[in-house]
Amino acid sequence: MSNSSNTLSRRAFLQGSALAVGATAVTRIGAASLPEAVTQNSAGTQAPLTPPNGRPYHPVVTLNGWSLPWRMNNGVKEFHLVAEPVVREIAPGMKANLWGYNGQSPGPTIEVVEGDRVRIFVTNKLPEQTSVHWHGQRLPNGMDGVTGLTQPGIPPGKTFVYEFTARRAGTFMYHPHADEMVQMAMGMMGFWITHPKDPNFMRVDRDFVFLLNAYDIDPGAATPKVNTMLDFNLWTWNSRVFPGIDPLPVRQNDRVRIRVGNLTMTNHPIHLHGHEFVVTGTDGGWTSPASRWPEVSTDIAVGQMRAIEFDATEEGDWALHCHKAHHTMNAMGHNVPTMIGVDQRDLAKKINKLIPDYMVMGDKGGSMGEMEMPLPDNTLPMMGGSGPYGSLEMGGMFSVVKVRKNLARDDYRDPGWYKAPPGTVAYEWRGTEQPSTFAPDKKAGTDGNAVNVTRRNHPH
Ligand SMILES: [Cu+2]
Repeated sequence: MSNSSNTLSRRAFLQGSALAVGATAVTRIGAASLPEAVTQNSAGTQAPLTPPNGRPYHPVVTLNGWSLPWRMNNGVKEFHLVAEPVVREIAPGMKANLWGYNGQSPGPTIEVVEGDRVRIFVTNKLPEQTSVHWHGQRLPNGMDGVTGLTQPGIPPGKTFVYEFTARRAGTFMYHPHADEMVQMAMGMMGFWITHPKDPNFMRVDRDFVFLLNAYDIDPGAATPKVNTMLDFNLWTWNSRVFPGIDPLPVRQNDRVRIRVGNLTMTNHPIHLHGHEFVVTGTDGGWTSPASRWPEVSTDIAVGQMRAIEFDATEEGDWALHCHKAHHTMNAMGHNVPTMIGVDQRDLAKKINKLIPDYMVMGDKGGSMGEMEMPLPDNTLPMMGGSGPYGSLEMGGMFSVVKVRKNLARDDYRDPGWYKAPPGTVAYEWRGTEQPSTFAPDKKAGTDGNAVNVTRRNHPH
């Protein structure tokens, strides 16, 4: 961020002829020098951006992301977004050629305060035209970013300026409204938070944000297939899959908000373990307290934003994931037939002589997380995460809310795996096996009395 250009343009403004000073003149001075386009190289979760100027607010934490710094120019917050090809690490071991903003996909989170005047410079470094739609905002029609309807597209190499007042506090997204199917399939999107003017309004201790997105990248490839309509194979949060998605570290008894926006082409029932939450925010703003009910899963439809809140009372490592089982899996194997009950070891051996990479789903039900199989380069195992007790058999849209005592207020580092107190972990039963008792067989019992059938014990 450069304060000198800010000072310079202000001086020029003050020295100008009084006659020339009008709203237009101010805007032109503001646009005369582009704010620095800050770029992020890391896919790691960055520390919250404490506002250096302007109205105070409590910043959010973007999972595997960051917030964009601004410069203040005559009371206007100026941001610079650069639409460009980026290389995004989806998880350690896999990188994707995506399109995004300022070095990453998704783009940086933009944080402003209700009532702020905001000016966003958008430079197009893509090979085709683009635009930015500020999803959910109240703004002048010409700032809505719909190519052909409210503005011409931003041609490659050009910079357009969007300017409006952030009128409503809440959770928003931004994405192109130009060649949408391609540009969103390539990862062009970002989060926008308008904080309430009163920083104590609905104050929480931790405020996490992430976008639901999805890609179709063939095993061994790095560039998404942009014509896929529904059959995506990488289900991501902020263009990351588990185990590449960072955990959400939380201090015990913190009030926690998690804001989720869905820019995939299907709905995602987001499920939290160990706590009940309420939906405190929707697309249209904050929900009234009387309208809230407790739940442990909430479905987030295409194009929607949700803010959920809960008190993190329970210590531990609590799974947070999409409840569609195939959304917690990575690429590979979506078309593998069910082989439960089929012993195919001899068959697989014979096929492997002909096709070395041939893989079969296990006859015990899969356990693909632990299957050792040759993978093409730049390809993640289907369910790759491992935890303190072995394979998690999860990939995709999965992370862990790590509730800990004695975590510092602003500490977002991974505290490691939870060490459960002795005697509180599910354990193997080692007693003497009893005969099983079955329910009465209706055909056998004509008098209505229960008929006990004793199952033969397994020979040990
Ligand atoms: Cu899902």
